[in-house]
Amino acid sequence: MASDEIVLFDIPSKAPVESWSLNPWKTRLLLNYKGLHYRTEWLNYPQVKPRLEGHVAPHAPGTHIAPYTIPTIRLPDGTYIADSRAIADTISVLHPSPPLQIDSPQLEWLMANYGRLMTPFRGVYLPLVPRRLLADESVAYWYESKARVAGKSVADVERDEGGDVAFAAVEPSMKEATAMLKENPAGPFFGGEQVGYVDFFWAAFLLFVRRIGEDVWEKLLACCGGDGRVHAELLEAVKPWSERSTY
Ligand SMILES: N[C@@H](CCC(=O)N[C@@H](CS)C(=O)NCC(=O)O)C(=O)O
Repeated sequence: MASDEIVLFDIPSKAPVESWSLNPWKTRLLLNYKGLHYRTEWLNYPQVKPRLEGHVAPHAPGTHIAPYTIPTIRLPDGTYIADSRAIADTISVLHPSPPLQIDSPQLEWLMANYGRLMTPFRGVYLPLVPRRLLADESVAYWYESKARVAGKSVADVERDEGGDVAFAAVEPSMKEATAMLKENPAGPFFGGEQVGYVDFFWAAFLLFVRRIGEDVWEKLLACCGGDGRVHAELLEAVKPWSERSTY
């Protein structure tokens, strides 16, 4: 391994392999922005624990969806770091240039309100991710683990909470996120002309939605009170750091 090489553990899509998952996108955008030398090690869901166990401390019970999660990175010195936020903090210290502001009121808001968006949105993404995105090796794990968290099968989530029900339920938080993104008229970023980590945090969600399909993307933008374009503009603006998605 080259001495400056970082390893990014990410979850592959079905072939052709590409990054799709929301949380690893936060780290990938950051590594791309910092211009760091890294390679991707793709892990399907059942491989995550066996590969990371022993290298990184498991998350404290109840703090994460699982004891070992993606993204995790391996630094050139062999240290492993899990959790996109912890990775962002470490990378900012190790690689201050180019500068990137991590904390912001908007990031705080998004982190605090994320559940309000993602819980109702599960009616859409829980059934569609295995159908459209996952590699075969991850499919059974997805259905089992998501049913455990939801307390019912993915099929029941789709029946009870899917389609228009889900989009109606995400509308209030999407409108609030839209208003926040519009707040600085200098746009396209939350902070105006200057990109910050909050933009990567939000773009990761948008990239995930767009990757599920243009149909889902269009419906999400339609939940933004007529201002969905600000999210499309944000995705366009982060393109220099989202183009690398396959290696
Ligand atoms: N807060 C964590 C969340 C990480 C997370 O939940 N990752 C998912 C994939 S997007 C995962 O690794 N799941 C493993 C599992 O379900 O077993 C972060 O931002 O890193």
